[in-house]
Amino acid sequence: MIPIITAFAASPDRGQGLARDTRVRWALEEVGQPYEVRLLTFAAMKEPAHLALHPFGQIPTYEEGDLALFETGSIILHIAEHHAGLLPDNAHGRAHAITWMFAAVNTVEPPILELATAKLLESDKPWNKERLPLVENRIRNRLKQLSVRLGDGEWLDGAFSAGDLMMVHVLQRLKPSGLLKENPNLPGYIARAEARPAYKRAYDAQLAAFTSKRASG
Ligand code: GTB
Repeated sequence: MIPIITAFAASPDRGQGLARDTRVRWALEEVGQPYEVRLLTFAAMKEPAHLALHPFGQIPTYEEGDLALFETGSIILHIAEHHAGLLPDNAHGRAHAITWMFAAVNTVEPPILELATAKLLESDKPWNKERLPLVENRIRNRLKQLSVRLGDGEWLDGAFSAGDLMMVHVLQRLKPSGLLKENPNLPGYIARAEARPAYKRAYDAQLAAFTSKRASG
């Protein structure tokens, strides 16, 4: 059964990999599972047909037969549990990889999203200048802790896993901020992940959607 995912017909980054369908494409490429993509306009994402799949009217979603999922954490865990390649074979290793998935979206990503909000949506607020350094310092703190744990390791816990996939995609959003390079092992970690053939295929596929101009809804 070929899964179908949804993605932006028009992403603010013009298909540079930041929208979250990249994570799902990347996971599917890592495990060698072909997939189809339904591109949605912003208006279509808020219509009943899509809201039935995603209560918050967002992308990505994942449909596989009569199973419909939203939330990248859930989708990637589903993919990783049903295919070899993204979770270790042993029970403790799997639990650790899943822990890193949660750490990525629940501990590292929130302050990064706060920074994006502060820069994109709150730049005209009188308190923005004072708030930005506070948010940046929260991120700095998390990056330092992550950097210490990664040390000189290639990946977070043994072989590349769904935990690394999720963490790298979360960190990529910080590239323009300059914060990553304060911990020199983090840019290298991201570069290693981006050099994976599966990542390159996912990135190219998302970009191609923007050059071919297909859209539904
Ligand atoms: N927690 C959810 C998940 O992980 O699946 C979050 C899903 C989400 O935020 N989806 C965004 C969305 O649908 C797209 S990815 N937004 C529309 C809406 O809420 O109405 C966020 C995103 C989009 C674009 C860029 N970019 O271009 O730089 C970066 C990140």
